[in-house]
Amino acid sequence: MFKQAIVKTPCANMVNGITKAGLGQPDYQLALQQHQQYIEALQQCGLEVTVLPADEKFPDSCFVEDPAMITQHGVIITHPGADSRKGETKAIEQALLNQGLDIQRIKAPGTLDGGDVMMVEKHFYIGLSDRTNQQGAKQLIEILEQQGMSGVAVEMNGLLHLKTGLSYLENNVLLASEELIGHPAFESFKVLPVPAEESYAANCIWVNDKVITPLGFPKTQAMIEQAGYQTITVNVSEFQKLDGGLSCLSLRF
Ligand code: CIR
Repeated sequence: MFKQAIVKTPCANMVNGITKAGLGQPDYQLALQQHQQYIEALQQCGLEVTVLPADEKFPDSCFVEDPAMITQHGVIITHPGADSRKGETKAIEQALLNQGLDIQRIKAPGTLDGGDVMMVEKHFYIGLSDRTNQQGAKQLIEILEQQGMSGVAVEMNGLLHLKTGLSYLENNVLLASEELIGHPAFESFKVLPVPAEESYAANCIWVNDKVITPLGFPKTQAMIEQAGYQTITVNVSEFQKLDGGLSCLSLRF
């Protein structure tokens, strides 16, 4: 069960965030409204939400999942793969210092984005992507093993992050987009296959027995509900324009 979440208010400069989506620039005012609805959805799932202030120096800084990870044993500050995002770690580390958790760091030449890391109990799948390299994955696995957990690096193709195409919904259930269906690393899971035309909806979040899903992907939502989950839907269209999804917008612990 999760008790808390950390989010960060989008900055006006988010319109200059990194994107390959080709969906145009986000509407900042709408993004702020959607972000507020996202916070309310987390609260509906019983989480206490800490909201960090916007930081105009970092256009992508609302995607707090990438510069840090929180496990049951502590915090790991990552070393984000995109140059414009490397400086995001400072503010997130500062915010997490107050939690009194052990803090470890991924260091150069290792790079790692939290969006590439999927937690399944005490085991972590680490996607190798343009953002996360072998060295970053190796360092993370070493940290996890020192703390009695484990990790494995997973080869993948064409996705921004591992969790762009995968969401763990607990109970051994994995929501997966086309690119990752049938991937040998995930054979032991019960896979819910996301239809190709709804691939964005492969990024959902399980929060305390509810699943938060993005608005506008009815087939995926129905499939998740048929699998027995109650869903809460949030419109995150303005974050989709920056290749960001539901998981990227918070750290849950
Ligand atoms: C980026 O390209 O880094 C941002 N525009 C989107 C980050 C999305 N984060 C995630 O999937 N964990």
